[in-house]
Amino acid sequence: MALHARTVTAEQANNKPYNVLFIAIDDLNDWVGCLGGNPQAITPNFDRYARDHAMVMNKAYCPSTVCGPTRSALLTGKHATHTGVYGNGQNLKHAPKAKDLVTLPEYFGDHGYYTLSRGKIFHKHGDPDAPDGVDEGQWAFHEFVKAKGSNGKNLWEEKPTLAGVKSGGTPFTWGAVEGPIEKTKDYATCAWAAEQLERDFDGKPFFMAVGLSKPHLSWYVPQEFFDLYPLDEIEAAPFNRDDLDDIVRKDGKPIFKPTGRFLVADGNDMHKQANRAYLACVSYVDHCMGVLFDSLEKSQYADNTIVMIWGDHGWHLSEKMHYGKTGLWEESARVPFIVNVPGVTPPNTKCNGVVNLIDMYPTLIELCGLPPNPENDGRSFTTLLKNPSMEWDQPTLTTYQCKNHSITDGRYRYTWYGGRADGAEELYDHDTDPLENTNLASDPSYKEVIVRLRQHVPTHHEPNSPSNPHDGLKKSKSQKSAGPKKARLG
Ligand SMILES: [Ca+2]
Ligand SMILES: [Ca+2]
Repeated sequence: MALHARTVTAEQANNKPYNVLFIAIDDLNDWVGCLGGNPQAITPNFDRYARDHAMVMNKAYCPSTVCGPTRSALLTGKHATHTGVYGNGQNLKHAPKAKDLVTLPEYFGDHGYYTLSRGKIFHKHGDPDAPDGVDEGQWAFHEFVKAKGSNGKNLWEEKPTLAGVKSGGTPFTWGAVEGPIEKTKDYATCAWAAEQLERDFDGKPFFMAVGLSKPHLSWYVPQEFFDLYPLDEIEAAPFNRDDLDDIVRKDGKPIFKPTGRFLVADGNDMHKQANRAYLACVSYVDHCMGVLFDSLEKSQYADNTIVMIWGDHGWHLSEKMHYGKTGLWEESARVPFIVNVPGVTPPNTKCNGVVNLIDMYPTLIELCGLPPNPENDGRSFTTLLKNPSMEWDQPTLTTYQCKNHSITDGRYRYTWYGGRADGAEELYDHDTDPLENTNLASDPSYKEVIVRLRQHVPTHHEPNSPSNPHDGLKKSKSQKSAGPKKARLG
């Protein structure tokens, strides 16, 4: 075993190794009070936890902007450019360059930890050999509990449509459900996790992964969460109708157009309703997380459990005339990331160092004193956690499909569409343009910035790994023709 820098903390010196509580929240963007992405968001539990215990990583980014590849990258520790897992239709277990990598929970399991999980951590794939025909990463844990729950009946719902427009993907619908909340999926998942904190694990430290399913579409939660947001008080997210005009191919033609979901919301004048439904789901998730936070605070593990809470990618709510993920703009790439390392991170702190979710793997194993994994692409940010105001200027990478990359250094965002549009580029300066309205890529005065950031664009592009033949059995013709790129199962 190679010598490596061990992180010796008060806990470890007292022979109490760290446990890990690893919490994924599906499609949660920065609309969380302590993240500041939307001042209307009502999230008292996240805010309290951050105030009393945690550091908010203010500039955290995902390795990819859709569920499957971002989770595959952060769980294997390897970027899509090295594994070929670029889309939701590709199972890392069928990817020649990913299938033998030791995933993060397995690595903990191999080094003396008891590993357990409930909810979505790995992206789901159809698999006739898996329990219930679904591979959801059961194989990575000693103990895996399938997430379940019931919404009760719908009290009301809205399903906006527009003639001639397909909103695409998961249905763009929302409404209130009867509950009771205790029976809903994410509440049940958090209650399960809260209960685990009252048990012991055969004297071993634990790695517990908990996956929440909201605010992923569709947006159905109990009425009480809609009631937090009176519709006439909602301020919908801002967008500019000419925003996409300056993102062009070499022949000057625009690369993007408003998405189907945007056209549907816009055509029905329902931006406020859609924003409200997402906010209601965020508050529902916050409420469920409150159960887990309460249990952790009271538990015997409160002082020696590392908590990492992360959203798997961002989500647009009309910005860039887009509802959803899959972009390479800040709204898609920035994620909520809240970290508590007892004895290391000061509570009630915001850190502006740029980090990526793919960096969690090397960071967690370093914090827990496990040997480094030479397969990890990310870099440990342990030093940054100890000193959150330090200089930490390494740009980070977000990829969507093969050969489209975005690099941010915390001030500038540079994007290169080598796959989608023959090398078209974007550059935004967040000091002057936090909403990324003005593409500076063709402005000669930014040439040096582009040259600097372009050095971080990967040059190796592993070809697409095979599509999972058992995903999306009911997929549409357009999805079939799009190969592994389109979202399927979840
Ligand atoms: Ca997701
Ligand atoms: Ca623009």
